[in-house]
Amino acid sequence: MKKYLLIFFLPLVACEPGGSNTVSEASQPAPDTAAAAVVSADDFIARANAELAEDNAAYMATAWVRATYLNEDTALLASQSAQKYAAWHSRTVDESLQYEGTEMSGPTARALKLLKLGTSKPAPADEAGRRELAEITTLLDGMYGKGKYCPDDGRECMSGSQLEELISSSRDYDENLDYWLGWREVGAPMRQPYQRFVELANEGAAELGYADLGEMWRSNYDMTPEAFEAEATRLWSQVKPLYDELHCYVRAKLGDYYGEDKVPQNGPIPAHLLGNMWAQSWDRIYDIVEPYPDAVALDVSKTIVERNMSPQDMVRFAEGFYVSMGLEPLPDTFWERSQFSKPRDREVQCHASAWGMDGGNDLRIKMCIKQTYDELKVIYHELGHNYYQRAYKDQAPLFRDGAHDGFHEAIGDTIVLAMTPRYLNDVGLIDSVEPGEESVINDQMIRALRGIAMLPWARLVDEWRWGVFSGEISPDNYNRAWWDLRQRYQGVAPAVARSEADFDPGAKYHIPANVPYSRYFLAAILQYQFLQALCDEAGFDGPLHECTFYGSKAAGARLNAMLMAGQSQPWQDTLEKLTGTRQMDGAAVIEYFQPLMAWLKVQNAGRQCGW
Ligand code: X8Z
Ligand code: ZN
Repeated sequence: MKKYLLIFFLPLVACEPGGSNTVSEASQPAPDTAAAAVVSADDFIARANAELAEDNAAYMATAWVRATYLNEDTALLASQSAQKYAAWHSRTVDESLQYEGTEMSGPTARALKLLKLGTSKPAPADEAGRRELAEITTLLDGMYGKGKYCPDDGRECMSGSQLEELISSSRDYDENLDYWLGWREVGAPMRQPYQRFVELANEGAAELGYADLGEMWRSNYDMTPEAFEAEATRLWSQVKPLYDELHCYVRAKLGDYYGEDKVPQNGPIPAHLLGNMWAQSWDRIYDIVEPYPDAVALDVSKTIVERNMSPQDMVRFAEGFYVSMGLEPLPDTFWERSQFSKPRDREVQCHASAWGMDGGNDLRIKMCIKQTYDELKVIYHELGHNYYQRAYKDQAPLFRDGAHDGFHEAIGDTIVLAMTPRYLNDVGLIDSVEPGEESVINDQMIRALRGIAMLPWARLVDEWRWGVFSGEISPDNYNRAWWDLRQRYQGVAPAVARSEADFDPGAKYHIPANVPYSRYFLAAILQYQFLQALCDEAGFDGPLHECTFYGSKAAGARLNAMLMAGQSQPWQDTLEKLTGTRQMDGAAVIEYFQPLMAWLKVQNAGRQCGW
C-alpha cells in the first residue's frame, strides 16, 4: 500500500477484492521436495498477493482517516494498523525464506525480493518492538502535521503550511528568519523519538539480513547497494556544474537585494532567503533573480488569483493535460473524496500526497492547495502518481508500484516540463507568448530555480539518513552532520548558530514521516530523459526546452505503456522500452538547460563562485 509522497507506511500496494480461494489453497503445508518447491513458491506468492489485496482497503482507509483527522483516536488506529501490517510482513518474509535457493519462475523470484523490501520501516519481529516502532512513527508523523510556531509576542500561532507561504512571499530578512527559526521549533522535540526509531528500524532491517536500514533502502534499485551509491555520485557529478553556476548567480542577486553584509559573496547563502523553508526549490524568489524583467513574465499565480480559481479549478487544469494525451479523466470519486483544501476545524497532514486506495480505481489527492503557480505544479506532480497507480492496477499487488520510486516521482514532473509557455497560452493561463531569447532565459531560470536547486538537496537528505542508519553519524552529531551536508552540497548555511539542542532534519516532512528521499534526486534527472522520449514520440523537432507533448495521443500511449508495467520488471527494462537506454543519465538535463548554462556563464564571468 503506498501513498505517494507517500508515506507508505504499509508498503505493499493495494488491492483488488477477492483472492480468498488462493489463500486457502496456499495455506496447505509446503511439500519439501525441490521439485514441488517450484510450484509452492508460486503458490506462496499468490497467497501473499491475495492477502495484500484482502487487507489493503482497510490499511488505506485507516491511513487516510489518520492523515485527514490528526487526533488521539486516529493515532491509536494508525498504530494498530501499522502493527498489523508489520506482523504480516515479518511472518510472510520469514516463511518466504524456505524458497531461497530453490528453482522458481522469474516473476516469482522478483515478487519474493519485493516482498522483503516491502516496507520503508521494517519492524523487529518481537511484538513489543513492533508496537514501539508503530507508536513512534505515528507520533513523529503527527508531530509534524500538527506542528505550529507560537511566537511569544502575542502573534497567533502559525501552522507549517502558513509558514511555508509566509517565508515564500516575504522579502524581509528578519521576518523570514523568524519564520525559519519558528518552524524549526517543531523539529527539536523529535530528536529523542527519532533516535529510538533509528534503533528499532535498524533492528528490523538486520532481521531481514541488511546491515542497516540505509542498506535496505539502497537495495531497492535492481542493483547492489554499492552500485546504487556509485550511480547517485555519478549522476550528481554530471549536473553539479549547472548547480554551481546557478548558485553563483543567485547569491550575487541576493547580495544586491539584501546587501553583501547579509549575503557574503564568498560563502554559503543564508538558508532562509531562498523562498522556501528548506531552500530546496527557489522559484518563489524569481522576482529577485529574474534575468529580463522587461520580457513578458509568466505570471501564472496572478491569473490564478485574479480569476479566484478554486482548488478544484486548478486540479481540472492538471487533469486536462493528462486527458489531452488520451488518458482517462479522473473518476467521480476522486472529486468527491480528495482533500483539496485545509479544513478549518481540525488538524490534518498538509504535505501533498496522492493515494491509490483500492489498487487503482479510488484515486485521491490530499493537499492544502493555495492559489499559486508552484502549487499548480505540485498538483500536476500528484496527478502523475494517480495516473501511475491507475495504470498498474491490473498488476499483481506486489508489482503495483513504480519501476523504481524515482519513476513514480518523475511522471508528474515530466508533465510540468511540458507546461511550456505555448501550452500555458493554449489553455488560457497566460495571455500571450513572447518569442525570443529573453523569454527563453526567463523561462529556463524559473525552471532551474525549481528543478536544479532541488538536486543537491535531494541528494543530501538520504546521505544524512544513510549515515544515521549506519551509525557513522551519531545522535550527538545529528544536527552538525546535517548542516555539514547542507553546506557541502547546497552551499547554504543557517544565519544563526544551531546546536545539538536542535533537530533541524525533523522540520522536513520526509524525516518524521520516514519517506526515503533519493527518489526525488532520481526523478529530478529522469524527467528530462522521459521528456526527450515523449517529445520524440510526439514528433517534435526542435530544442528540447521548447517541446511540449500536450495533446499528443502517441506520447500518451507510450507513457501509459510504461506506467502499466508497474514494478513487474527491472527498471532498466522499463527505461529501455521508453528511452532506448538502460541508464539514468544527466546528459538530458544539460541539453535542456544549454541556453541558461551559456547565459549564466556570461553573467558569472569575473565573479568568485563557490563557497
Ligand atoms: O514530497 C513531495 C511531493 C509529494 S511526493 C509533494 N516532493 C518533495 C518535497 O516536497 O520535498 C516533491 C518535490 C520534493
Ligand atoms: Zn511525489
